[in-house]
Amino acid sequence: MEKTKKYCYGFCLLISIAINILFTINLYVGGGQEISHRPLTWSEKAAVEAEEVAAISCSGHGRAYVDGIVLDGKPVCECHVCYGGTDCSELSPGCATDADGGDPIFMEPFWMQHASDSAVVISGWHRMSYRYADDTMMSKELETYIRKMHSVVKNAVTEGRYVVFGIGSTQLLNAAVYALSSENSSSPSNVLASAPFFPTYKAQTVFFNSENFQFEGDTNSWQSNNSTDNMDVIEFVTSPNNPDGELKDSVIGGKTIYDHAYLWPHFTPITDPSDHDVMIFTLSKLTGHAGTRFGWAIIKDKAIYEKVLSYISFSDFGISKDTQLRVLKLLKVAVEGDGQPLFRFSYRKMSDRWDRLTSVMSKSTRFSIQQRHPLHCNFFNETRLPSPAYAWVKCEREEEYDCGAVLEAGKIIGRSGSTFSAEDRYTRLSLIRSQDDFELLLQRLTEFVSLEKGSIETM
Ligand SMILES: Cc1ncc(COP(=O)(O)O)c(C=O)c1O
Ligand SMILES: *[C@@H]1O[C@H](CO)[C@@H](O)[C@H](O)[C@H]1NC(C)=O
Ligand SMILES: *[C@@H]1O[C@H](CO)[C@@H](O)[C@H](O)[C@H]1NC(C)=O
Ligand SMILES: *[C@@H]1O[C@H](CO)[C@@H](O)[C@H](O)[C@H]1NC(C)=O
Ligand SMILES: CC(=O)N[C@H]1CO[C@H](CO)[C@@H](O)[C@@H]1O
Repeated sequence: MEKTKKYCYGFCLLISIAINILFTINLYVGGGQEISHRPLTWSEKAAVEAEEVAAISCSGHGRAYVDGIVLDGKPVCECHVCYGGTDCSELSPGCATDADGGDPIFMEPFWMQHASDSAVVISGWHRMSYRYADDTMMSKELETYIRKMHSVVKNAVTEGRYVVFGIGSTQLLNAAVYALSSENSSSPSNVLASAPFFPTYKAQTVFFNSENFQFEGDTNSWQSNNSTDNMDVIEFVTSPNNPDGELKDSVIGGKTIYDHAYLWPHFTPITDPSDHDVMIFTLSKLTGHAGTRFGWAIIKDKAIYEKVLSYISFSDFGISKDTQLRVLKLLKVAVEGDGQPLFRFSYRKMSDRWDRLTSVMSKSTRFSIQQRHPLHCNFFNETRLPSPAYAWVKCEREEEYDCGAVLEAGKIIGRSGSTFSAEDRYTRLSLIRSQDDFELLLQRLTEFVSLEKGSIETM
């Protein structure tokens, strides 16, 4: 008892001295700004709250948020997959690694490195109106930065084109189908995509159940069974493609919606700027802010543009001004140094992950991944391999027709081929998740591949 008291006394004295030193430093070095002697301003108060939560370390395996669940007056740590405990320090040994989903958390370290440039403070009275001063629902300044982003990266032609914002590109995909669809309900437009394709195209088109459009599946099988002459077709072209990262072009050659979610230097060499009638982009895969829900469409034709605008107007009366403010701030950082800091970070991250993945997979005869071909990248001015967001894994053994199940037995969760209207012999693994998730994925794959040789029991 005595001992602890003594110990505490000495310890407290030490703390007290340290605090005094800190205050003195703050007084003299901090330019005489005695923040502690006057009430905080509203923005300082917001900043203190944000920084306090950001300072919760979660052992580097999770994150606490201002809007997270609160326990004992503090937001709790939200841990990465396979990590647990109140501070996310406990790794569960036999845990299945998650390589499913499209969450682009790989960009998080970049934003932490640019913390002071990218934070936004939103006042209690920020833009309460439905509209901006010019009576529109879209920020002109944000549109300027979107155009600047494209001109810096040279991935799309925006001169003389219209821009529409949406709640993620997800909303714009259907807005574009609507805008391009037949106005004659007795001959609805046929909506197509080339397998393997992003499942939302089908899910949305079926869900909205319109008289003016219907989902007709894969372009190649459709084309072989229908005469496409005089047929009203709307084709989704995903380039680079999700799941396999291929650069794609239209198969049918009619009305097209180019989904360019992944057309950024981290995932693909940037060749000629895309120059199509309807092109859709998303912040989610550019800066990694999927949670912000922001996308945009670049549209050539005025009538199509107006139909997309009216779709957005009918469904949401424009998109959140808070979101637009945040996106503006993020894009200002993204275009700094002509995009070099952002894309050098993101490309290095992706190419490093691909190097490590291919080195493991090259030792396997049981699994293969998609072939990659070098192209000249106009953004980096060098010839390089693509570094797609996903690995499209094929199980090569005849009997292993359900690749997802094979991987799951090895504690790897992917997304099955049939989700993308392909065979289940394929599975998609995400390479854009957190570093923790990637490390675990690589570890599991390495274990799996090492079992292939010199072992009788290969499963
Ligand atoms: C090809 C493709 N398009 C669109 C989206 C939707 O993105 P968001 O709604 O976040 O903009 C995704 C998301 O994974 C995608 O992979
Ligand atoms: C609508 O489509 C039907 C069936 O293809 C066709 O017979 C009809 O002429 C079309 N009507 C108009 C106004 O185009
Ligand atoms: C297309 O038609 C052929 C024969 O006419 C048939 O075997 C095939 O299953 C059809 N394809 C689709 C996608 O329905
Ligand atoms: C691109 O690289 C080549 C060869 O390295 C160089 O000659 C050329 O000037 C570079 N172009 C630009 C636009 O930087
Ligand atoms: C409009 C039309 O004729 N669609 C057909 C095209 O081919 C597919 C596959 O055979 C049929 O299912 C469609 O009905």
